[in-house]
Amino acid sequence: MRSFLNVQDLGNLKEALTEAAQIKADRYKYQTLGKNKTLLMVFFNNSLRTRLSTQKAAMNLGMNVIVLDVNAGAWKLETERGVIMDGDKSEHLLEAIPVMGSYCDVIGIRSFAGLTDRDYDYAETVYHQFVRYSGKPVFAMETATVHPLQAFADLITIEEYWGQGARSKEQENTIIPSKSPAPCSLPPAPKPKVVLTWAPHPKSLPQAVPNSFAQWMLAADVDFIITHPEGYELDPAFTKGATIEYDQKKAFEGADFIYAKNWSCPGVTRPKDYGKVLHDYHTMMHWTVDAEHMSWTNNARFMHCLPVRRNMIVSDDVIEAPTSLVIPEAANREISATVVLKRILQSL
Ligand code: SN0
Repeated sequence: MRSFLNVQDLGNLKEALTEAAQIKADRYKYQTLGKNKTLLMVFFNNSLRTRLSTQKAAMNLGMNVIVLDVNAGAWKLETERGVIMDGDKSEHLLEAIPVMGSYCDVIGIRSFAGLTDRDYDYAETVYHQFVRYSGKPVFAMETATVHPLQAFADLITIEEYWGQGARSKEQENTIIPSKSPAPCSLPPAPKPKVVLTWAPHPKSLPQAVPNSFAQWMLAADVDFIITHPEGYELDPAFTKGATIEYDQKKAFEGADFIYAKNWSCPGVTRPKDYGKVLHDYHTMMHWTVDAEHMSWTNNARFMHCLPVRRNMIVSDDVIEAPTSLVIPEAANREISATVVLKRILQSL
């Protein structure tokens, strides 16, 4: 694997999930694979989970790790070609990238959407410059439009908890005991109902997390619904085939997993509003996931990628409830990153 942005980059998803379960059972199994190989992680934006989990994943594989926080001591980098560099930016990415590539074997990039120029963001301009000019395999650690390591960890988490008691009683009763005869007599395996819900936030946030979550859920064996206020329609490149339900209560009914996230206007139905918060958040607080919202579901598990703003996105009681998966979900970031780095190392 030379590039990791989309679910398709992993190939067969079932096989990737099986591999994730194997890695989780023995995360040091490939501890010599990365010997004398160096991972460079480049951060243009803040990080907690991505930085720690990806570094840990690299260590599981025996790699060396260098981290560059571009905003904490590096030269300020120009990213656009053709500009006269008479401002505060001292170095161009077009020199910086091959230099970075010369010190490492694999590069991870965190570069959020600027949220002003939709075409620039959705072309994944910065990411593709790294692919083109570094000469090294590159993977996304949240880029302008995607966060695949998060979505992979989310899917691993859903698989784990759907298998372990997240099924409703009714569905449990329909499962035929394992000794039953011909497989053709089995009823179709019940799928979890997974709901991606928009929730309020005071700032403009990227669409990367919901884009990837939608893309991965649509590739997985789940029933998937998205709910958000009008104007927040995500790019169909990521959501084609998903059901969109503008009534949040209807969407939540019978849900097994609630995945909350804020995102700014994706500029699909309202191109001029790309990257904007469409309404004063004080008027949108009825979208905050609280105990009443969860009571509409099938005792759903609550998920969020973190960091989360409590009592904006989710109430204290819902995120602290035993049905909240935010911590196991974050822990699975180490697993998704280990699988991805392992596959990149195997293709070097
Ligand atoms: C980022 C986002 O894409 O929404 C990263 C999520 C993994 N989140 C934020 O920037 C939150 C910032 C805030 O102030 O709440």
